Amino acid sequence: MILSSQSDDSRQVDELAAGVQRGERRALAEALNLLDDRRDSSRARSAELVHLLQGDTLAPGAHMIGMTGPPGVGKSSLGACLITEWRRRGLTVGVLAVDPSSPLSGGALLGDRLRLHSNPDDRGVFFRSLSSRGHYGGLSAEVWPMCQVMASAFDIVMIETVGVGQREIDISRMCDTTCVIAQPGSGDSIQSLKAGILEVPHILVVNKADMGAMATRTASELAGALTSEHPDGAWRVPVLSTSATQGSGISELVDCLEAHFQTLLQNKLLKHRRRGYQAYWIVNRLQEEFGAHGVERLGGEAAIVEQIQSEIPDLYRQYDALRRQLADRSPTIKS
Ligand SMILES: Nc1nc2c(ncn2[C@@H]2O[C@H](COP(=O)(O)OP(=O)(O)OP(=O)(O)O)[C@@H](O)[C@H]2O)c(=O)[nH]1
Ligand SMILES: [Mg+2]
Repeated sequence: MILSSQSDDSRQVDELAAGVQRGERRALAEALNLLDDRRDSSRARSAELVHLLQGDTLAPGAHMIGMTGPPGVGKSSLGACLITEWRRRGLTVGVLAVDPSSPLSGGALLGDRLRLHSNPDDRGVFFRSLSSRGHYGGLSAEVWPMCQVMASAFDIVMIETVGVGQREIDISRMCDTTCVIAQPGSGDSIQSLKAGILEVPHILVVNKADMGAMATRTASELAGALTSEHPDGAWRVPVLSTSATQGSGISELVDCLEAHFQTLLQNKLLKHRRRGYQAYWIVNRLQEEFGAHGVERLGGEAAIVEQIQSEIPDLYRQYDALRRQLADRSPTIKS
């Protein structure tokens, strides 16, 4: 009996994965809920699902794009404009809106605002909100696996999050292209560029270009503060201007996002970087669960990353194998 229920389970996961790949909304919602479910009984199914969707290469076709910036800069408005342009170009879009866990909004505000700007009947766009669940400063662990699911279903996966501290860095270690949006007249982005904190963006956008001279000045100050190349290499960070309310600069931004993706593909950087991000996710989770001490006991961050990158990618199974290694060394840890 146990055998037959196991095979039922894996058949269901097969079907779920196939439904996700066909972009079926019910399958997508179910798959994302499964990843959100931390019960032990769901873990094995999550592992199987991500295994099926990522395959051996961890290179689904989608372009994963991170949009970040200070509160109120226009991320949602600009995101809605981008969606309209992508749809006009025949591309499908999955959106993951990661909200700060605000006790007031219950963490659903950001995604809802974006949704408000979009056509609810369009089957080529899919939204999911996720609260960051008290991971102060950082993105919650579910974001990466959820992106993998979305990447199997859509041409573009856009993650929107308020850029504060660690979260900006986390998003840049998940997305192929990180886009930081700056506010006209605000020195924040320029300060962080100068301090070397803002080495993350591949594209800098000054939104609210309709504010005129102030926006133009901010754009040229940002351009002046940039080092010429992104530390990834092979890419000069451009500063673009947009106005979400007037719809200006949107098509240029979409072109620029695509140009960055093509640069990654041409330089064969995409797969390697995604493997690096997956390793970063695994190390981060181990760190969360077992602390720096646990990571050290496995040989330290660099050694774990190297080991993971040399293996065939298999997100949860690689993570579980490392967890088990720690549990074997310390019988008090539940494997
Ligand atoms: N003038 C002008 N206002 C804009 C533009 N884009 C957005 N806004 C306004 O800025 C305010 C915030 O816009 P949102 O799109 O909600 O900004 P956000 O960055 O998503 O905000 P949070 O999710 O709260 O961090 C709204 O009142 C928008 O109407 C723009 O291009 N020009
Ligand atoms: Mg928003």
